[in-house]
Amino acid sequence: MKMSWRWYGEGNDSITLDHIRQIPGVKTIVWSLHDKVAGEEWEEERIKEVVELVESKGFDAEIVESVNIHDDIKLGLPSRDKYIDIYIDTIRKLAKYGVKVICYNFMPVFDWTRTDLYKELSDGSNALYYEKAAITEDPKDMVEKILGGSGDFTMPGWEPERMAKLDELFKAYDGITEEVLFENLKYFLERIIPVCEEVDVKMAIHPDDPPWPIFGLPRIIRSRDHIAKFLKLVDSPYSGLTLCTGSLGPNLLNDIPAIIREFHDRIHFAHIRNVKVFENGDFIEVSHRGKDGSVDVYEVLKAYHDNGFTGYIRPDHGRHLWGEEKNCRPGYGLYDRALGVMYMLGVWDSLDKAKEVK
Ligand code: DNO
Repeated sequence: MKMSWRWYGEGNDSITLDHIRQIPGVKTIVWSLHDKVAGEEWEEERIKEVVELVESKGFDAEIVESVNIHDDIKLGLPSRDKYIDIYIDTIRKLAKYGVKVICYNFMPVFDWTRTDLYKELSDGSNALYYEKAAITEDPKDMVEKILGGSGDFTMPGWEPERMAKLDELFKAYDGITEEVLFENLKYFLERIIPVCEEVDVKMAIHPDDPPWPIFGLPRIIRSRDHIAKFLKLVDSPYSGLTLCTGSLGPNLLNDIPAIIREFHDRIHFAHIRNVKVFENGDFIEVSHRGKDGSVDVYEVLKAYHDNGFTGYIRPDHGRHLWGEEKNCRPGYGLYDRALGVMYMLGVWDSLDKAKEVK
């Protein structure tokens, strides 16, 4: 297992690489060119600049999260080939600078969705929250909440340029069923995976968050069966998963440790996040500690450990602590994620020791 940390880049994150160096065990920086919109070319100079900066602080830059996918690819429009060519060009450039894994998602229109970015928890901290009843018919209400709440911080997947074209986007997705979305994903993978095999870059799809359809849009990576179907689309180790416990977790029927045990050899990147699911289905993000929420993080880590997991792992969203609220990107403060790293390393080290003793 290799511990990693998502960093939004110089001048675009409240946390610096020097802060991250002081968190024990973090080896890999998870990065992206966050100003790039889906379908835009990534210049080699820009890639080189980030990789060199990250490496100068003693980290490697082996994961990119994300290279976003243009809606025309998800929609299967004739223009998709042009955007897939650009995607392939980016894969080749990233490979040249030592990138090993690209995380991406195939969610129509929206990336992850929440109804409150700063819901107070009983300990006085606050965190991202999803209230089913607050999801109105009109997706624009949610866009306002997310963009309005995030202050000066950009929110990946919620680019104001795309959100401004919401009506158009929704119209384009009219008639796109789960089946069609799977077919369009297959077309994309059939074109890119041979290149990934050639240059040794693994693709890792991120599950849909939350794991159910919203606003009538299809969501195709949200359960064990959806994952099994996805992995067969192009049956190559280069087409794999970002297994996100916080995305699958709000559906209590998802047995995450069992999913890890079944598909571990196709999981390249583990996102660890805990959520507390309420009786009515609403959920809030909590500390990484298993006992604090509905995801048994110990069992999750044990499933990876038992299978000799050598992929990357990162703490995902954390609560906003000690006055961080509004001074950090929502879900991406320093303190709770650093506590998460220590919790995970504690569990992992104990599992290592227990194995030695046997
Ligand atoms: C949320 C993240 C997601 C993830 C994308 C991957 O904080 O886990 O936004 O980066 O879905 O493309």
